Amino acid sequence: HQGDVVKPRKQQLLVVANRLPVTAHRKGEDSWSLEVTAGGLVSALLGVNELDAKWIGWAGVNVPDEIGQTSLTEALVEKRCIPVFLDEEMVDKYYNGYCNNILWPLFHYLGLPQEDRLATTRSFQSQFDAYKLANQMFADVVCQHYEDGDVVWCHDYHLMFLPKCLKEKNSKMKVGWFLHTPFPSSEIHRTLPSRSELLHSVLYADLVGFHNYDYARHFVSACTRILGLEGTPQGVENQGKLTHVAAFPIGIDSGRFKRALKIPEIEDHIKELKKTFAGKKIILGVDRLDMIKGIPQKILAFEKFLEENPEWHDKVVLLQIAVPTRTDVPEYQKLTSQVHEIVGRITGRFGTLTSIPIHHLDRAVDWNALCAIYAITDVALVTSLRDGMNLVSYEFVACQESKKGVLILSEFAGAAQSLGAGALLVNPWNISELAASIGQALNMPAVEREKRHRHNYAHVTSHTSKQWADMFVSELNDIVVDDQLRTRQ
Ligand code: GDG
Repeated sequence: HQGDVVKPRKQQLLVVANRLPVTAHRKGEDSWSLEVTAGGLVSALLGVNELDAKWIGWAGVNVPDEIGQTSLTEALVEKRCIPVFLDEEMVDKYYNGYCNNILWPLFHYLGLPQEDRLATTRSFQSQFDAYKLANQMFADVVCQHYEDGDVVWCHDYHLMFLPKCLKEKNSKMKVGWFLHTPFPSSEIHRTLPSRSELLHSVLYADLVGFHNYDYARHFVSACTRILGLEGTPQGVENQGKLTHVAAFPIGIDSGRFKRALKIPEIEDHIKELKKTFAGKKIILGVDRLDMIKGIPQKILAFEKFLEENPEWHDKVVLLQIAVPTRTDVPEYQKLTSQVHEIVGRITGRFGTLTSIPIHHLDRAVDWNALCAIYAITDVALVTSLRDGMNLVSYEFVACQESKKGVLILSEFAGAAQSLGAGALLVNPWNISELAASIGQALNMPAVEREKRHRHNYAHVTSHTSKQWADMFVSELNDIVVDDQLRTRQ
């Protein structure tokens, strides 16, 4: 109609990640209950520069029928989520197989799977084919929702093939890719059979981001040494076209944690926990039960500490929240048994009729309880063998304004670069050193604790998840897209 004002469409930010921040449970043929996971990424993206953010990803559920797919798609609209449907075989090969059994351990310096070589080689190819196909399916969904001028932000090692799929469909699309894990030394990456194809695919992105400069440098070295391309101060050049590569250290929504500690329900929780553990110092571990988190090393160090310091028996307790993850993968089942064995031994050796030295939980606790636990902890113990960043260390610091506890932090976590001056840095492979640092933390004078805490708190509260997302997206937005497709492979 004449006189109608056409509102300019808001630029969309399409965030593509393997998992949506929502888990769907089917209640009936066409009805669903949706559980939102309020992770760091979700809050980070809430306020990105006025962009209209939407999520694209797998909802963590197999939906083989059309009625189910249509009804779930409709239910997810109000959560600003768009589902990608993957069947069970695809999830097994792409997600459990290629992503979690090959890329995840390799990027954390644990090497490729060692079983029967031939079997691995055979399954490797079919898993890689499934990976590429899954990435293509993500790309198809992105293209259904993309409009000119939108920005597409791909996340993590699950989607390294996605920038290529997207650019081949639309070379004008603005595409960024961010890796949440470490990128390993090029000497590790070069053992991967599909090393070149993956690097080439990532290079289709306009901007490639990592948690720190070391990971970015490893990536550029892999491109120069394995692909023979040229590294420049801005990134990697391929046939005159530049892929920008930079470090964007993630943060947390520290305000959310600070506010939480003033909620009456959480205050009550804190009081209860203080009563339960009266007279004891609390050491805390919060990790997904993953080999990269160094949980056996942490518990062995605690055992050594108790062995060497009988005066601390009954006066200290280790709370380990070990959230089950990837429970279908045999390696993770083995790790669970190994950890249970050590915990059982320590309980037998150092427990009494009335007290036990370790509370080990094979489950997640709810977020309110987690905040309360962070607040009453004396020493947080992060022993990752490798970790992209490690947000648990940030969350602990955010909740410690009144307690000013000590953070023991692995030098192999990305967070060591930002919280290193306030934390006690350790090599988690050195059990004696780790045990000694537990003693040092428990005995640390208040003045030193205060000083270390101030340093970390200033960092955690001034480098937030929102700033991280804003920086990545604005840098991506500023890049002028070079829409000549890279042809060389
Ligand atoms: C990957 C990278 C990188 C844990 N237990 C419970 C719970 N959590 C929440 C924590 C924290 C998150 O899970 C864990 O984040 P991390 O960063 O420590 O580790 P990953 O899961 O391995 O994350 C990592 C990160 O991506 C971001 O880029 O830092 O290096 O590996 O937010 O609070 N939450 C609740 N209950 C629990 O029991 N509610």
